[in-house]
Amino acid sequence: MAKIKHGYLNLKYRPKWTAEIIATYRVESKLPLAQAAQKLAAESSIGTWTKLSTLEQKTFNKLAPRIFLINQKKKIIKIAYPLALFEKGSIPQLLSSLAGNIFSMKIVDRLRLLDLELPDKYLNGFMGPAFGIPGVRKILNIKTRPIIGSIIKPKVGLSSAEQAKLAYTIWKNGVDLVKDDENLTDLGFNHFQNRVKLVMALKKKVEKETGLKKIYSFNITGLPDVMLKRAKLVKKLGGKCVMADIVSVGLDNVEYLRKQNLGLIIHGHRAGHSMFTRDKREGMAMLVLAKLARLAGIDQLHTGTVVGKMEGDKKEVTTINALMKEDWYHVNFLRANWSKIKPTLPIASGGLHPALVPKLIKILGPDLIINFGGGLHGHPGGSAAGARACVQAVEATMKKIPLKQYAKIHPELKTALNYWKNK
Ligand code: CAP
Ligand code: MG
Repeated sequence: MAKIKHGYLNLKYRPKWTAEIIATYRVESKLPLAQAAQKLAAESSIGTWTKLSTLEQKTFNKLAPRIFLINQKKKIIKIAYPLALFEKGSIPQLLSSLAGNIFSMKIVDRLRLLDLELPDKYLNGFMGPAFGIPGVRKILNIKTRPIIGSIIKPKVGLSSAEQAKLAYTIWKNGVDLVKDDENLTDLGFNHFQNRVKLVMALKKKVEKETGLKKIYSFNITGLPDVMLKRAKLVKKLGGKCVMADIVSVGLDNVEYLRKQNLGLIIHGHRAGHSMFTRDKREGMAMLVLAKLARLAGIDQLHTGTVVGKMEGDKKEVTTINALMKEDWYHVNFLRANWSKIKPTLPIASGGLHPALVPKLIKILGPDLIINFGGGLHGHPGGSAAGARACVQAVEATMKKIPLKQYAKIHPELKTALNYWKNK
């Protein structure tokens, strides 16, 4: 049997940042961390549970990953994997390696993939977003302020005609981007094709009346052939943006859609991500999902609000959205430079209403989409008043005027502040 001289552990090893993928894991195991790390490194690359007669030293030297950091206190390990282990441009293959079998191993009690650092050589195999932050802002002609978005509510239940009419109303009252909710696709009472036709007609009308550009994000979530058909229909009817539920459809389908080069903004909804991102000891960090989404071609991605109804603390969301130095390593994320991959626009959504806007912008900055669902359509004065209140809240914040002061001459904002004062 061929004898392999070296293990995977080498704490003196200096990773080749330009030719290796660095994975950071948090590991809970009954085994000593270094031992568990060796087994994880093997299973995620070239090895298995036993020595192999088929594995030559030559192959090992060329392809074996190196565990170069072990932090006992934080239970963190870092492994450098040679690029030769990875197929160019394939998120599925990357996931099968670094987020695959190792999660099922009995030797680990809990495992979490915290980060993936990908060299330019690997990144170059992907197209990334077609528009990214500058592209989306250019289409809307909005330079620096937050883009004001709204999800039609109820999530599902309105007809295509009602949906289109509502979109028109809130566009007319200052909203920039209107979107379908994550579970509205092609339903008996609201067919996709009909929705696109009716919405597009009213989008044209409102753009003409206001002289402003508007976006509608159509939810094309479905099987790959169906998604493509829907995206092509949106394109044909003059639409600019489609939405995919990235966890439900899979990042491979997002990549596939991006590769069609349809010239459409791809909006990424992350419904379901918490199944594997929420527990801080298990699964995958949202940061990794955000990186992969950007790689796959998502132009604008839901990343959390900190202040709203969804889970996601300040450190996590700001790390994903913006450039930030962690206490012990640098992270890449949506707005930062990342080889030739364009930056992705973060979307704050979930439980937002006008009163939360100053705090939200203070934490996340103005370079984002702020989405209001219930916090717009739940306004006591109806959706038109709700839209005005949301716009007024953003305006006031950007002018650095306290909301209460702005509300004195903006009745819709005043009503919203009173109505949601305890939320
Ligand atoms: C928001 C929303 C979004 C969530 C997604 C919803 O509506 O439409 O899907 O924000 O969460 O259905 O909850 P509301 P995240 O404004 O009425 O809350 O952005 O964190 O992925
Ligand atoms: Mg939703």
